[in-house]
Amino acid sequence: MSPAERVTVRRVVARGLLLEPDRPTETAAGVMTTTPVVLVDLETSDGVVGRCYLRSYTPAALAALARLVADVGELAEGLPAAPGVVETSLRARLRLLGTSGLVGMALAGIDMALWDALARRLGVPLATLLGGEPRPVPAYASLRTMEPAAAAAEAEEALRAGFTAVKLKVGRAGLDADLAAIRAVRRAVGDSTRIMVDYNQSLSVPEALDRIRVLDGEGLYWIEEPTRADDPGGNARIAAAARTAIQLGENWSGTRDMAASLSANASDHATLDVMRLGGVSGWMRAAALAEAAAIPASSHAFIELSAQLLAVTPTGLWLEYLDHAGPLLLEPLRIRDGHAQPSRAPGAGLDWDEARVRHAQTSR
Ligand code: SMN
Ligand code: MG
Repeated sequence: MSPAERVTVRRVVARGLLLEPDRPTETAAGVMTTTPVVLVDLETSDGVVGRCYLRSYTPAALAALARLVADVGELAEGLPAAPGVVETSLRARLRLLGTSGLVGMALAGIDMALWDALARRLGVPLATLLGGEPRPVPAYASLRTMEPAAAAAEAEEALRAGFTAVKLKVGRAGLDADLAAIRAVRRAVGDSTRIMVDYNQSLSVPEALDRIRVLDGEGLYWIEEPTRADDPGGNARIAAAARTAIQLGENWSGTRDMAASLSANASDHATLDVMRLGGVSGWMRAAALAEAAAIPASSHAFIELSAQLLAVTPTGLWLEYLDHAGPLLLEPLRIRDGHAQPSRAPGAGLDWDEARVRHAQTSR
C-alpha cells in the first residue's frame, strides 16, 4: 500500500463567518452587504491539513452549511484521504437525501480540502499535482457597484490596478438604466478595455431578446445569465438571436447541468464554479466537457483555487476577480499586469490568518 493510501481522514472542522467587505456587492438578484463563508480544515492521519472555503450566498444558510460540512465530514472519518474514494463513498451514502444544493456544496468543500491536502503532502502547488504549472491567468475585475457613476469610478480603479477587462452587473431596472451604466463605464475605460455585463437571471426570454437587440450595438464582450440558468432552451434562443456572446454556468449544479446546457447550445462561453461543480474533481470533469465542446471556460469567484485550476483547463480563458476570503489569508491572491498569480506554495495557497479569523468571529 503506498504512503498516500495509508493516510486517512482524521477530522473535518467547519467555521462559519460573516465577513463585512469594504463595499457591498450589488446584483439584479439583490445587494449582498456581507459575505457568508465557511472555512473548511480537513485534518489527515499524518497531520497534513487541507483547506478551502465555501460561500452560502445568504447568512440564512451559513449555519446550516457549516453544520453540514462538519456532519458530512464525520462520515468521511477513517476513509483513505483520496478525493475519488471519499467522493464515491459519500455520494453513495447520501444518495437517498440527494447531493445537490447545500449537500453538494458540503461535498465540494470536502473534495477541495482533500485535493489541497494531497498537494500539500507532495509539496507541490495544486496546478502541478494536476499535471500543469501555476502560470499567470488573465483576470477581469468583477465590479461590485451598479450605479453609473460608482461603477465608472470602480472600473477606473480596476484599470489602475492593471485589469484589461471589467464585468458590470445590470438588470436591476429597465434597459435605459443598463445603457446608462454601460456607457458610463465605457467612457471611463475607453474602447480597448473589454466590458462584460451580468444579468444574474433577471430577464424573461422575451425581455432578454428585446434588450439584446440594443445591447448588440454596445460592443460588449459577453452577456451573462440573461435569463433563468435552469432554462437551456430559453438561453439557446437568446444565444441564437444575439450577436454578443452569451455566458452561462455559475449555477450549473454538477456536470450533468453543464452537459444539458452545452447540448442545447445555450451559451457561447462556460462559467465554472468550483463549489457548484463538485470541487476540484467536479471542475476537472467540467474542464473536459468544455474541451469536448470547444467552449471557452472562465471561473466564478473562488479566486485562489480557480487560479490553480484554470492553469490546467484546456479551454481556460478568464479568471473572475471577485475577492471574498482574501482578508482572511496569510497570502492573498496577487494580480499583476491584469493576470492572477497562482500560489507556488504547496496546495492552493489557502492558509488562514488565524488572528483575522478570530477577529471576524468576534466582530459580529
Ligand atoms: C455574482 C453571483 C453571486 C454573488 C456575487 C456575484 C455574479 C458573478 O453572478 O458572476 O460574480
Ligand atoms: Mg454571474
